[in-house]
Amino acid sequence: MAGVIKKLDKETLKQEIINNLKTLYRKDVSEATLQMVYQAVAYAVKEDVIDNWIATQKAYDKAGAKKVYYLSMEFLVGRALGNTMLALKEEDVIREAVEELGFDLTEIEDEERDPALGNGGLGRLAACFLDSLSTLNYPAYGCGIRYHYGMFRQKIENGYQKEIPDDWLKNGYPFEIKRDEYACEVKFGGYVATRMENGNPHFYQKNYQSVRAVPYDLPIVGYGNHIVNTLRIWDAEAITSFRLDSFDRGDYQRAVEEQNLARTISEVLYPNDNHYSGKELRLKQQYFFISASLQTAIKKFLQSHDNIRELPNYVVFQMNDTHPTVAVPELMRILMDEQGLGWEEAWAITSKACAYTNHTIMTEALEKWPIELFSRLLPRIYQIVEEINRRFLLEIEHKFPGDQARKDRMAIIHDGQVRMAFMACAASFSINGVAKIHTEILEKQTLRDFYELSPEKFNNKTNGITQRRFLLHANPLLADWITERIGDKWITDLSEVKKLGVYVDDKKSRQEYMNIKYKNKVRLANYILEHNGIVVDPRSIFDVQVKRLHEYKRQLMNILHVMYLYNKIKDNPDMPFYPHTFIFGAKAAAGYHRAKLTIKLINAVADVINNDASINGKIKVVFIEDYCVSSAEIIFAAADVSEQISTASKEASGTSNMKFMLNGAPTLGTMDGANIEIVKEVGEENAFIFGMSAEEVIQLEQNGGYNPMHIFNADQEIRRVLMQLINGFYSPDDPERFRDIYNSLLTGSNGDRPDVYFILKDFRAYAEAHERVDKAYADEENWAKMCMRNTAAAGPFSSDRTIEEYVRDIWHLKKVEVKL
Ligand code: H53
Repeated sequence: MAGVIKKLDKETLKQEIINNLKTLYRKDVSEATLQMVYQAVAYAVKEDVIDNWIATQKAYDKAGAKKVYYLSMEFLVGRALGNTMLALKEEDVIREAVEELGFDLTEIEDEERDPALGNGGLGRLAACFLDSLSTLNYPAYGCGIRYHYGMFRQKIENGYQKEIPDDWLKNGYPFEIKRDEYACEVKFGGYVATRMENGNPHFYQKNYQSVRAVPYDLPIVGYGNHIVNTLRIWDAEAITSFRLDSFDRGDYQRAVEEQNLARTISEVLYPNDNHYSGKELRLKQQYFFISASLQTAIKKFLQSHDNIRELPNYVVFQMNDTHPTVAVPELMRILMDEQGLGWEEAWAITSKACAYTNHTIMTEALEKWPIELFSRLLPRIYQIVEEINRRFLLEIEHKFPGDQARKDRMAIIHDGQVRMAFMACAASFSINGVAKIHTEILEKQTLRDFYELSPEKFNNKTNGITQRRFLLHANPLLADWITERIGDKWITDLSEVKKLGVYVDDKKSRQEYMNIKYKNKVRLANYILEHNGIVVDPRSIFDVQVKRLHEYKRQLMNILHVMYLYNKIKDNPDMPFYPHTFIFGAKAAAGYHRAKLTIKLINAVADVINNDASINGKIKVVFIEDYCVSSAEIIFAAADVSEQISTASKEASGTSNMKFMLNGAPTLGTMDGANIEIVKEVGEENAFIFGMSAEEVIQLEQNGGYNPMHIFNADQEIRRVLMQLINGFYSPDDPERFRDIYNSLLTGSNGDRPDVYFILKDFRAYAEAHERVDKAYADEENWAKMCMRNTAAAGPFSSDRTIEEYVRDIWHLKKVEVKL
């Protein structure tokens, strides 16, 4: 390959691995464990990365290039070793070196703990974006938190989810570098004091507690271009050790509190996806990483510029959801209290430097912090928010004089709460949704008032995924097959895959393509056997739903449908039915009872059906434990059918839908999120669409819902399935076990209306869509065509396309080349 800094040669590499084993562990190859070898290999690869990393940062400095700071509470990066070897195009030589030392590279890769610093879609999107930014030569920083415990590891015990702490740092993480020299202080609590400076009041915090924020840098390696961007994650340390004078002053209590604060702040990721829990520690985490990131960004900027007013020409802060929104008042604070600007000037800069991405319309996900908590924890920041709000209301009054109702609806501080999404909207120069329909709903419903105030701020950026992880790394057989046909340009330009269209009509190509699918199914079947002890037939239809467990995603509808099919087969043992394997993978937030009960239900149904010899294995149900980025890579490649069945309007975009599509699994789904755009690209005849539209759902919600009892009474098959939830059919030891699920569907519970996600309403349409799938699958030749067309139409769903749009419309970055 052209221009690699120093192409690794096999013998040097072997020597490096041997040396690393010696210096890290005092072992020689014959005594080393797999984990030790993994570490030794990772350190060898990292050496190469570092050369590129240094060169990249020098090139950025030289170019004086504008940078995006992608501010996110979550980065679900997945394993680094495999991806890095691919990006450096060094996989082959490393494989050989490792083999000659007597090890298997796949086994070595499996030793890596998956840094799970995120929950689901939002965190994985952030990781895909960083991958694309590096590959497309754009200067970028990811800014996040170095949680000591990431997303919990899931164990299934007796059918129930059990959460095991994810101690991902236990063996040390070879790819990170601690950057102590960039540590800074973040202050909490106390009160705001004023002193006069040059005739103006100067505000400062007194009597506060503080922590020391210490950055760790992770390399984000671009594909074959020597670019290495930085994901900077912040860890908290106690500041007390170098402020021992507090003890001397007898301020013992505060010293102890600061120790505790430091210990807790970066301890653990909140395992809630799409749900706001209002915990004080969470707000601390938010301010902690935002303050540290912004302080450092401003400092870095001022090293090469003397006019802070130039900031928006060189720096843009992208806020990933509302979680990082304290960036707005924090930037104001730095500009006013530390840089000495007045309000107007500070606001002019802030509102040109901040941009906001909304990822959800679910009301329970929207953050609203009680002002009591907010002002106690962040007194100066709260003052600034008050002033932002006061001025914002004046602006509304100016545009809509006398419209008090509108002001109430839009106020940033309202009803004793700070509404973070509104603050983000008021301050940002760009507000984007993550799929066309989602942006439309924001404009017309959720953020309508803001759209009416500033329509020019709104824009859509449909999500995307990186083909480098989800095809090149996850499905090497298909990746090679594609490259043999159309060359390897698709790796950095996914629009190339449309060239595969010509092979759809070639029988031999179809056979090869489906043969690869079969091999990937065998790989997954082996994984399932190893991890679940369940034997599944790779010739059965692999029907897959993997994503966070949430009621709106309707895993419940899926399992109810399996129960329905099982009844049918039991009643008509001779009915024609092609064998199916229904595969689930999902983590539920630790405190989300109904979601956890749904996991139990899936496993209970699996237990009964998988052990019923009378149905001859026609249905198997598998719940894959601990769904995470690494297992996802094996699953997507092996799927026949992609279940994307959220209640229309609820899934902002979805991204697993794109990963399945790229790997050739047709979508069985609702017209929601990016499914709509997927169907438009691939053609409705190559997908299985069913159910209510977003408009119908929203309409019905506004009319107060519907009465599912009518369906229950009229449809005997649905009725029977629901009865099986409460008659002990799947829970003989405790017939009441699934009562809450039954109630949620029929009578409502906890003050909610029944079936708010319209499961029974969509059920028949869903069952009918499944029948269409089965029919289509039976026509082998046509099925192969459908799968291939999905791969060939996946071009627009690369995160490279998404990033180019962010750059063009929002960030205005320039590409930087690294020449060696
Ligand atoms: O973000 C994904 C979307 C998906 C949406 C998800 C998400 C979270 O994972 C967490 C919080 C949140 O507000 C949204 O649910 O539809 O694809 C990336 O945009």
